[in-house]
Amino acid sequence: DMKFIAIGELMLRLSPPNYEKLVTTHDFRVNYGGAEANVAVSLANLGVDSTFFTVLPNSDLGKSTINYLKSNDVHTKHIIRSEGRMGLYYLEEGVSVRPSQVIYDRADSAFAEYDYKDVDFEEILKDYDWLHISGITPALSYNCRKMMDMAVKAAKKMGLTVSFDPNWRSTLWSFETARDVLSKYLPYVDVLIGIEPIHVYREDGTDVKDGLTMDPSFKDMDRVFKAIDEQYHMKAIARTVRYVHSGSNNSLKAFYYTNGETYESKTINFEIVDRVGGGDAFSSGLIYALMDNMTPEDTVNFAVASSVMKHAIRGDTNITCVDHIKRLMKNSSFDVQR
Ligand code: KDG
Repeated sequence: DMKFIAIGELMLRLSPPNYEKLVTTHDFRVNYGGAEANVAVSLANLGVDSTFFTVLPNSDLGKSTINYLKSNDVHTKHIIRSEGRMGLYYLEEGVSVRPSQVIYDRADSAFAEYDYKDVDFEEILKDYDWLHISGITPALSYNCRKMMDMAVKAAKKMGLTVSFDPNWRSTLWSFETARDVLSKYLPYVDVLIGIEPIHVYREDGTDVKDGLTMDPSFKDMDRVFKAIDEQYHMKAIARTVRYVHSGSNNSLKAFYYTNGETYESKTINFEIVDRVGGGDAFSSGLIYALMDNMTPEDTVNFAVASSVMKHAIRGDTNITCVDHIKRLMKNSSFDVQR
């Protein structure tokens, strides 16, 4: 059985209940978030041997966060406890005409501030088969950027499969800086999950290069994937496409590339309860499918079903099981759109 590890920042997530606004609420719901941790927790729920590496404060908040991971069967033995604060984010959940709002309060967290120079990543990673990282970590601090460099190099040396979600956050850094920094990791990446801002597109649809348009047709995706693969030799590349029809009425599909072929998933229509972590659930689904050696068609459909399932669950993580995802994946109400 494959052993999985993810590296990243874990944050507290505070959200007003019942669609209240931040400026008027008197209560907060407490969850935990952090893109890479979401993947680790979701995979553990699918039965994968999953470990999370991070730095948490030497406080009860740090302790409660470890309890959260443990209660989800995520191994915590490599977590460093240190001085400093816990990262935090506020989520005001949108409804109807009012969009959701995320406010970060994470600057100078224990994770961002830690000096990782004495961490022996080869020693840690040698026991694992798969490393997952995201582009959020190098956006946080110089120390985190150095740490990512160390981690990906060690992972390659120790023969791990490396999956990477660029996860561009416009509130953390500019598109151009993100593209410059994140593209440097690509030579170490085996499985690329999401392509903004790596190459070609901006989320708003403007072309970055190569004259491609944002309407992501199968043909365009195929070209983009092939261009990336030619340069970096990936085991797999995937991205989702979400359409918002009206209000909480959405549909999701994905494109998946492996061995020179692009596969398009079925499209699933669904209603959103909580969309935060939907991308991470796509990652965990994809990683699970790859570990399980599913066919390319099943891989992309399992990943999409995993993401869709998460949108029906409150909180950042996909607390579900393989059977439920497979049931959704096989559901005959899928539309095949082309
Ligand atoms: O993907 C979900 C994340 O956005 C959320 O957990 C918070 O990690 C987070 C971030 O930095 O945006």
